[in-house]
Amino acid sequence: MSKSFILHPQITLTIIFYLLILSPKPSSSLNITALLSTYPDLSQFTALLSAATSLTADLSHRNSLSLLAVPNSFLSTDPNLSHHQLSSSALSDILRYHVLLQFFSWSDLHSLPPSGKLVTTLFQTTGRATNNFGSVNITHDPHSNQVSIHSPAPYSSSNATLISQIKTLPYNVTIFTVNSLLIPYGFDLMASETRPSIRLNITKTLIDAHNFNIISSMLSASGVVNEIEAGEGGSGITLFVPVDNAFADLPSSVALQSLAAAQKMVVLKAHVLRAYYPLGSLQSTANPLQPTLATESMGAGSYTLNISTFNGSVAINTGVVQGVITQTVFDQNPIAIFGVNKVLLPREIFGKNPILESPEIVAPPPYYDASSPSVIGEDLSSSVARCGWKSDQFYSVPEFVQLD
Ligand SMILES: *[C@@H]1O[C@H](CO)[C@@H](O)[C@H](O)[C@H]1NC(C)=O
Ligand SMILES: *[C@@H]1O[C@H](CO)[C@@H](O)[C@H](O)[C@H]1NC(C)=O
Ligand SMILES: *[C@@H]1O[C@H](CO)[C@@H](O)[C@H](O)[C@H]1NC(C)=O
Ligand SMILES: *[C@@H]1O[C@H](CO)[C@@H](O)[C@H](O)[C@H]1NC(C)=O
Ligand SMILES: *[C@@H]1O[C@H](CO)[C@@H](O)[C@H](O)[C@H]1NC(C)=O
Ligand SMILES: *[C@@H]1O[C@H](CO)[C@@H](O)[C@H](O)[C@H]1NC(C)=O
Ligand SMILES: *[C@@H]1O[C@H](CO)[C@@H](O)[C@H](O)[C@H]1NC(C)=O
Ligand SMILES: CC(=O)N[C@H]1CO[C@H](CO)[C@@H](O)[C@@H]1O
Repeated sequence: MSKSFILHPQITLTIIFYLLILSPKPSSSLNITALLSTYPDLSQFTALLSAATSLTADLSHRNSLSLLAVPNSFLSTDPNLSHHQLSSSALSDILRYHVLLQFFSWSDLHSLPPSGKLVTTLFQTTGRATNNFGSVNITHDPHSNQVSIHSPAPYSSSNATLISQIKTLPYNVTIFTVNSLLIPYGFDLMASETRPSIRLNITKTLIDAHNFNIISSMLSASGVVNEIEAGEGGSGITLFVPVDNAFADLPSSVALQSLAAAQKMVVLKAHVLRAYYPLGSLQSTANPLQPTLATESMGAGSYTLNISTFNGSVAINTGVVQGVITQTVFDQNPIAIFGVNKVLLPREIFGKNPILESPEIVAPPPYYDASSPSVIGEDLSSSVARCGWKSDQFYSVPEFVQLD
């Protein structure tokens, strides 16, 4: 036993404590091929899946999924499979498009509105999808009671209809059958085996995902994005990104605009965990209280996030705000990016008795009238302005205006 262990038991305990809370708890692994193997009608789909070893390895770490399996009768006649000599990597990506990163039951799908719900698939997380074409739009027609799955791309003809639910393990996985293989829009069926390795551009990923333009601008304007991208080489990064509406929904009493640039950086860093946690690890986390990047600069115990599971959803509590993960934007070891429905305001800044240790916090004059009428219907730029991120020292080019 080393001397330092004996001499500094408190330090050692602290290190062990951090190791415990930082290492994702190994979740009991999910063997999708084993689950599928009991259904002879799905034997071809299962065979394709088990040949895609990197995909099945990825699936075994996850436990909040819905799988759209294609029965033999539809798979054997599929023109896209029979007319092309698909490379195994192209086939794996097509199969990834059939893995929804959200748990659904039969009745969940039948409660969806006719206007549909956009659901991220495992394909989107590879970074190889164009725009958000790694998602599917799932719609339910109340008249025919039919559930349809199609690409969010307006001109895509690839679509499938739900046939049945063959197995569900709430809230880990449901296996549904559908009547057609889905092809992501813009997918290159002739793609070669070799692909360049991914160096994630977080700003671009957030812009492509739509709905995250404000946080994307803030992260790049503040330089926090560089710090995150630099950190990804280590233990990884988990980033919680508030949807654009979350900023519009902030009460006017939340004076984000009066914070100094350094303080705004702390708020952004309080949205980032210095470890890669896929959704399944967040759902099964043994130690809910997680330090953030802000904890590192502001001191142990401060700027933590309390992560809990509520009814199959992951809730994130700062002590003053509770947000819920609404979607997976990107997930590929070592980077996970999750959309959340709230700005995760740190208790240390926005709580009843905020810790205002920085002398810089003296509020600059507001850049506009914060008491302006209503934010409903405001465009993004005015929502940003209202949040005060458009300060001279902090913000120059409004990149977020480039919506397509
Ligand atoms: C779901 O996953 C969790 C954690 O991985 C596991 O403990 C639980 O037994 C699983 N539930 C079912 C029904 O398989
Ligand atoms: C999953 O199950 C299949 C079939 O039962 C088996 O061949 C495979 O080795 C299992 N994979 C893992 C990772 O346990
Ligand atoms: C999903 O499909 C429905 C029905 O075609 C459409 O009204 C809706 O706009 C689509 N949603 C998205 C996000 O593509
Ligand atoms: C669904 O796919 C079928 C054939 O694959 C096609 O004929 C049909 O037009 C598609 N429907 C839509 C709404 O794209
Ligand atoms: C990342 O993407 C953004 C938006 O597309 C672009 O402006 C920026 O130059 C990219 N950064 C790098 C390092 O390529
Ligand atoms: C974290 O949140 C859970 C669920 O809301 C709660 O039971 C628990 O006490 C919280 N833990 C801490 C340390 O605040
Ligand atoms: C849990 O979620 C389901 C479907 O999302 C919903 O119907 C149910 O009311 C929720 N239960 C609670 C206790 O919130
Ligand atoms: C990329 C490609 O060839 N997609 C085809 C897949 O099959 C459908 C018909 O089911 C065709 O419409 C697509 O063009």
